[in-house]
Amino acid sequence: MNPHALAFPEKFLWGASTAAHQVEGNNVGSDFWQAENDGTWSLPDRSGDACDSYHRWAEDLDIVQSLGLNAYRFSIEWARVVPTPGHPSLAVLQHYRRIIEGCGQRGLTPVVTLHHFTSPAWLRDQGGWTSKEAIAHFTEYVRAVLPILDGVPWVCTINEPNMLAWTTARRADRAASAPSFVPPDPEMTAALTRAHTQARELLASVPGVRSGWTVANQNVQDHGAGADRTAEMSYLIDDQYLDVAKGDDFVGVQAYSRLRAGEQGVIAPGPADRRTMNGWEYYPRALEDAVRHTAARLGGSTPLLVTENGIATGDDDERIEYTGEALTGLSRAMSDGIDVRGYLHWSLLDNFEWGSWEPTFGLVAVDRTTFRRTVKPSARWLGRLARGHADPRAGRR
Ligand code: IFM
Repeated sequence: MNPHALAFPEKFLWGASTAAHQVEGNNVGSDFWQAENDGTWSLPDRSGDACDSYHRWAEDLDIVQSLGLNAYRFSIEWARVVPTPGHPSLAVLQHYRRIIEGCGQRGLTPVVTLHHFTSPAWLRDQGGWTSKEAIAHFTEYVRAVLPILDGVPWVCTINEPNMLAWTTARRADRAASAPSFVPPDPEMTAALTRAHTQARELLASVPGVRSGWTVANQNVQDHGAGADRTAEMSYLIDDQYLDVAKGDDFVGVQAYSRLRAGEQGVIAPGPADRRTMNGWEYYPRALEDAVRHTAARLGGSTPLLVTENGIATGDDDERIEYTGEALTGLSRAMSDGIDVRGYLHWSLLDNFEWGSWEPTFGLVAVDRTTFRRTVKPSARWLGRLARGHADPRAGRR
């Protein structure tokens, strides 16, 4: 325990997270790469070489280890493992197996995500997640990955299904603009739920694997919408996905800010609100709220793992301030008996934020030309905390 007896148990996981498309570079077979490059979406930046982590993963793991953290979350890229339907690449599988073993060699617990937003471009060409064969293709991919998951205790099937389905609905409904509320796409939600359930069935055959999915908790709060509408919005954006997790081995909690439900729909953060680099309201209580909400919804029987939490900021002191407040709230929730197994900060690296290099979420800066990594003070602070030498409350300004 750390000196101030915050409620972090001995075996708590302390780590940092990344995702393949955001850090690996040249993920050329993926749908996102295709959309970035064929002009489908007009995004300010392309992922390009990203952080070159496909080649520099060992250096990334060394950094995590040197900080004193004990866990690393990363994702396996479906588009690389199955570049052509029916023909998984053994060499790519061996690449990811080396990362898993590399974690073990450094005393890091691997937390592996099977799908973090990107799918193969060939699936997009077939109509994406809601196409007829999508679930069969996904299970084929999961089957191919099973042999390399030996020794991986935590497997996230699908990252933020609620955001995937929400983004799909918002793209389709271009006319809708804030402050309206566009609910997540129901067909996409149904497809992702089936994919998750079938993946979990397959993962059950690997001894020691605990599987679950991760939900981007939006912390819907009543700011004039009324209790019924707030509950409805919360159901649509969060709770229907949490309900799927009932009975799973764990659920991943991801939280950054909150969603204020007003009379007209979503109240966007305004000039009077303190905001982060990507425009979200600065709201470090998000983590505590999300953890309490998730535990209440799931009835306390499913362990929680914080698979993402962090802040986009160019001011590293602000990262410490935000994270310190978030962890203090997490500790409060855990003192009340909520079963949380670990905290994985988003993100290890300043990485490709889905169309832009600008919002920097990283504990570690990455030079865009040389790929040189520079560890920020917040990373050392989190490492000290992990080793029990710091109090998150000391992060406050
Ligand atoms: O970068 C993303 C990540 O891929 C999913 N969760 C939210 C992060 C910050 O936007």
